[in-house]
Amino acid sequence: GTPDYRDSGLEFPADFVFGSATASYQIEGAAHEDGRGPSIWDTFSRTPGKVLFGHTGEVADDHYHRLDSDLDLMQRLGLESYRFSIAWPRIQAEGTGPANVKGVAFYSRLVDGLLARGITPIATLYHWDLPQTLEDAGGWTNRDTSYRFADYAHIMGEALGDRMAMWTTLNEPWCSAYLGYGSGVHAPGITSGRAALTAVHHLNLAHGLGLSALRDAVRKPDAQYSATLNLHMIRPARDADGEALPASAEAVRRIDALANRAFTGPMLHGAYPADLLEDTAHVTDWQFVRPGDLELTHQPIDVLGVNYYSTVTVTMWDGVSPRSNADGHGDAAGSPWPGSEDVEFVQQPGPYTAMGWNIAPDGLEELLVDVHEQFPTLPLMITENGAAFDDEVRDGVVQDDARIDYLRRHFTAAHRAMQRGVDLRGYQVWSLMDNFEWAYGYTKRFGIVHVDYDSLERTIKQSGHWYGELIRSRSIPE
Ligand code: GBH
Repeated sequence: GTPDYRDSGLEFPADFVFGSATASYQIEGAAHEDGRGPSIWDTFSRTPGKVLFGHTGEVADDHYHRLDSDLDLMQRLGLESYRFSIAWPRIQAEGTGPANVKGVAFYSRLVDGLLARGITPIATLYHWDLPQTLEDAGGWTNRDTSYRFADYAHIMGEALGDRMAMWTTLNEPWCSAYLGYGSGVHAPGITSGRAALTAVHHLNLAHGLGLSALRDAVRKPDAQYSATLNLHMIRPARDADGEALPASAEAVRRIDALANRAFTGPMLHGAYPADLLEDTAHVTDWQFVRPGDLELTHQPIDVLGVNYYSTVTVTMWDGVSPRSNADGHGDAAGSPWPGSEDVEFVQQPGPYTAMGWNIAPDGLEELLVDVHEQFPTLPLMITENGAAFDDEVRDGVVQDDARIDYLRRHFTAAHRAMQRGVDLRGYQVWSLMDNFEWAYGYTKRFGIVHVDYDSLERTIKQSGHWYGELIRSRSIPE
C-alpha cells in the first residue's frame, strides 16, 4: 500500500457487506401523514434560529412517497445492504400505546422491497426523532423514556422480526445526549451539562432494555443485534517539533471518557469508567444510575456499529490564549463536553470537507484497530462514513471527484485495518442521497445520489457509479 491511502485493486472478502445508509427524519418527509406524530426535530426545526434558513424535514427527499423508485435506485447502484431508521412517531404518535398500523406498514413495505431486490435490511430504531410528547415529559432526562423505548422496540421486533437481518438500537447516543441536551445545537436544544449526562445514562439504559425487548419479540434465530456509536478518534495536540504537548494526554483521556467510554463502558463492560465519574462529579452525582442498571445496559451484541467521519485534536486550554473552536460547536450556547469545557479542540491539518471536518483516513484505520484491541471478540461494521462536498450538476452529471477520493482513502483504510486483524463485516456509506443535514438543513450534501430540492429528482453522482463498480468487482476501482 501507499502511505497516502490512495490504493486501488485491494480486494474485500466475499461476505463483506457493501451498503449505504440514511435516517428517517433526513429523507422521509410526509411529516403529517398516516398518523405520524410530531418529533423533537419537527419542533426544533420550526423554532427560528435553530436550523439554517429555517429548513425542516417536512418534505425532505419525499422518500415516503417515492419508496418504490428509491428501492429501484438502490438496486441500480448494486447495494448489498441498506441501513435505514424507523421514525418512532410513525409507530407511536405520542411514544406510547398500540402500534399505528399505517406506520408499521410503510417499514414492512420497505423491508419486503429490499428483500425482493436481494438487499439486506439493517434497521436502526432510534436516529434522533423522539416523539415530542415524550420530550414534553423530560425526554432523555426522564428515566421513563428508556422503558417507552423498550415497548417500541418490542413492537418493531414483532412486526419486522421475521425478516430483519440486523437491528441497531441507537444511532450515535453521543449526539442525542451532548448535542441535544448539552450544546443545544440538536433537538431538543437544551443547554445543561447535568441534563446531558442524565441523557447519557438513560440512552444506555434504553439500549439495554430495547435490546432485550427486541430479542424477546424477534422470531429469527440468525438476526443480529448492535448499537452504533460515533466513537471519537482523539489525537494529542503537538508542538512545532511534533512532540505531544504535556497537557494533551489529560485532554485525550477526558474526551475519551465522555465521548467513547461513557457508552462502551455500560454497554460492553457493565460499568461507567471511574475517571468519567470523577471528571464530572461537580456536574452531577450520577444518582440517576440505580442499582441493577449496569446489568441492564450490558447486553450481548453481535456487532458494534462505528460511524467515522474525522479526527479531533485536543489539549487543555491554558485559560489565556484565544481559544480555538475547531470542534465545530464553538458558537453553540452550551458545551457538548460537561465538566471538560476547559479542553481545547485545536485546528487540524486538513484538507477539509464542506463541513470543515479534517479528512483523515489513517484515523479510521487507527480507530478500528484500537476498538478491536479493546474488544477482540466483537465484530465491527462501519455503519456510516462519507463526506459533504459542494457538488454541482453539469449536463446531468455530478463529477464529485473529491468524494470519490474520500471514499477511496477510507475504503483503503478499512482494508488495512482488516489486514491487521480487525473483524470488519461491512461498510455503509453515508449517505444514499443528499438529505436534511440536521442544523445545516439542506445546505450540506453527503449523498452518492444527488437530489434536486425543487423537482426532487435523483441523479446518481460519479461517486455512486464508482461505488457500484467497487461493489461489483469487490475491489477498489482505479
Ligand atoms: C452523523 O453524525 C449522523 O448519524 C448522520 O445523521 C449525519 O447526517 C451524518 O453524520 C453527517 O453529519 O468538527 O471535526 O470535531 C455525525 C456526528 C458529530 C460528526 C460531530 C462530526 C464533529 C467533527 N458528528 N463531529 S469535528
